[in-house]
Amino acid sequence: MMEREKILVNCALPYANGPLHLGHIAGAYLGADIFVRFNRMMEKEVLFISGSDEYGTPITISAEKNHVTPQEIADKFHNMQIETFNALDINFDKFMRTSDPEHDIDVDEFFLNLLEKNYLVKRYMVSPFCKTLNKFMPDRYIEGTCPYCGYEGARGDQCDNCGRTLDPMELINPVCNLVNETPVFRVTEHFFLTLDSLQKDLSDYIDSKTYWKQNVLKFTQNFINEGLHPRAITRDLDWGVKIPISGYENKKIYVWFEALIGYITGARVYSKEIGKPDYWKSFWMDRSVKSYYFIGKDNIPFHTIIWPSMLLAHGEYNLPYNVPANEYLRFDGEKFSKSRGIGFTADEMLKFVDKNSLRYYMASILPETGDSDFSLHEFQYKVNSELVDKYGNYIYRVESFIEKNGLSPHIPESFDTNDSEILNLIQSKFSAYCEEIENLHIKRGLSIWLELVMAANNYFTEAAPWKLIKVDMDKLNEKLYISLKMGQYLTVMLYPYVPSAAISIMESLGMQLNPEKSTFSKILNDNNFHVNKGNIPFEKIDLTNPNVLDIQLATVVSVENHPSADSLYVIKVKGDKLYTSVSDLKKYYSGEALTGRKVLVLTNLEPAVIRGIKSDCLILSVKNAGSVELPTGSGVDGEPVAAGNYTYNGDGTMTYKEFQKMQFSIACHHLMVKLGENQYPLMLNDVYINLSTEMLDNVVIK
Ligand code: B3M
Ligand code: ZN
Repeated sequence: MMEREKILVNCALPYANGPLHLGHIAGAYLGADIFVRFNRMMEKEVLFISGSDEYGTPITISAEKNHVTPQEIADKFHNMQIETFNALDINFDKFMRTSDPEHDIDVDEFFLNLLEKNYLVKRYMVSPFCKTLNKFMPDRYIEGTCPYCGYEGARGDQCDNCGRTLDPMELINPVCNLVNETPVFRVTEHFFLTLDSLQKDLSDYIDSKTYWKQNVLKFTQNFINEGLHPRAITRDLDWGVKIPISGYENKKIYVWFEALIGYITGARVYSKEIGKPDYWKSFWMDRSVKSYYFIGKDNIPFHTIIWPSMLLAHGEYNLPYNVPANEYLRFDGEKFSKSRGIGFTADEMLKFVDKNSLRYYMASILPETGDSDFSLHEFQYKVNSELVDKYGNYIYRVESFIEKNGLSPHIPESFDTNDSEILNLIQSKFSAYCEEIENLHIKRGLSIWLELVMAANNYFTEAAPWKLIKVDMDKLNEKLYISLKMGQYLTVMLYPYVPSAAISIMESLGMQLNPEKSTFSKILNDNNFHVNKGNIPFEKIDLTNPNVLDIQLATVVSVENHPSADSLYVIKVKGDKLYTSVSDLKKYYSGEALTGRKVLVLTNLEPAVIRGIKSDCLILSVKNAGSVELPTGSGVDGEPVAAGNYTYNGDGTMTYKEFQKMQFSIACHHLMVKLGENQYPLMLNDVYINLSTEMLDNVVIK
């Protein structure tokens, strides 16, 4: 048997520090999964690797805020990410984790190899040191005023306002944000990767990448042209991979240096697990094997500068063949961001749409050549009109007709001119589709599929088999055969994008599509259709639920006793406008405690008159061990809070009864929750309060 061509597909290792949001899925993972499925159908032998990036400062910060260990945070999100990928049919061969001791083995080897060749050298640098905590602080723990734009909340690594990368020393009035104290700057010794000595080799490598995406290439060339400098690859940290030489026990390897090596660990561990311990070498060391790295654009320099430099220095492994970095997915014009609570997580979305619909829509808006916009309206439109009405319905029409009439179409002896043309069209669309995906234009592959769907619908309508059945059984057979053939092509072409649905539709044509064994050529050469209709696995989706919640931040402006009900207050709050709430918070809070406070209010309840006073909003409260707490926030009045996975669409009110039935979570980047004496800003990644059915009485804070 001829050896199949091998390709290696690596996908950025997501930080195990929060749920995956749709921006991640569109940025890297979905495109990679489609590409892998496509290549397997093209008879290539693919190794598909990703994993959890479990070190790094954000995880330590989460752990400190939540009073747990970094490993507990990493465990939680590692498992959650595996579940999310499974739920989306994104199937890696190996989803490793950087805290696996196996990873240390690869990192040690890499580190020592580079050290031995003098690509790693010791240098001194100045770092912020917190005297109270008696340790060096990671750059991003230091906050202060940006020297460039004057923004007061700039971090030691970057200013979120003007985007500049910063050195903590540059900040005006720097403070350590853990203990609110001015840090001192001390000299500390670290290992540096001598990027400068690799500049020439790296330039030569990049010069050969004329086929890379323009944005990736330009960015990389500019970066190199500015001159490469040695870069620290160790840090004064507790949480990270140990430095494999003695005397550096208080330092760790910088997360970016070791996480990249995770791609090798993933391949190596997978090989061990399948009982072929050297299998990974055939991907990493055979120079003819192409490797692809699917990443979001913020990871470009690490994959086109740092990683290739590390690999050049090491010498034994293949450099990236292509790094098809995607741009950003936007939601209502803003970048999807888990830390700022913008957009949806994949899990939130999957609560109200099926994975097939989600994959379909996301694939159709992959930000391959520029930022793209996620919109619920477009989502609904595309799924319902393209996937369900045009494709699903086409398959359904053809199969129903055949079943209803007890027919079994088979390959005819000859085709009329019109049909020969149609067969050519199918062929040429299929070739164009393959070419696009091979060239990493994954979104365009799907639009070619859609063109063929349109052609199929027209063909079936024009063929009018319901007329032919009365007059010409041979012609009928020919037309139905071609209709099935088109259905077969369409389904097999849809498979990389929407695998589960395609597999079951294939079954309805009487054919098996096995993700491990099937290939385009095997399936497309099979002409033995056995139609058994079954259910079309698509349903129209409805994303315009009228029961959307308009929850917003508001300030309590006054609290008065209800003139005719002793147990109630009449509370006035200012959100986007002034609202009145007739409330039983009197049991729990004094008027002074409430006045001036920021609360969350639901403002699209049907107004109710309670003992003679009109109440037009509800102040959200959370029961916690006998006391009632008020979720609060620090944003501006009227700032919307995403609720129930829907953003408020500006119309629709609901009754209190309807509201009580709803299950939803709320998200807003300014949310805080007060528990007992302490007020915690809710973890940026965990800004979800699940409000269960009896929302006012039984609310769980996750
Ligand atoms: N964890 C960054 C990110 O999720 C990062 C990628 C590592 S790839 C080796 O944006
Ligand atoms: Zn700035």
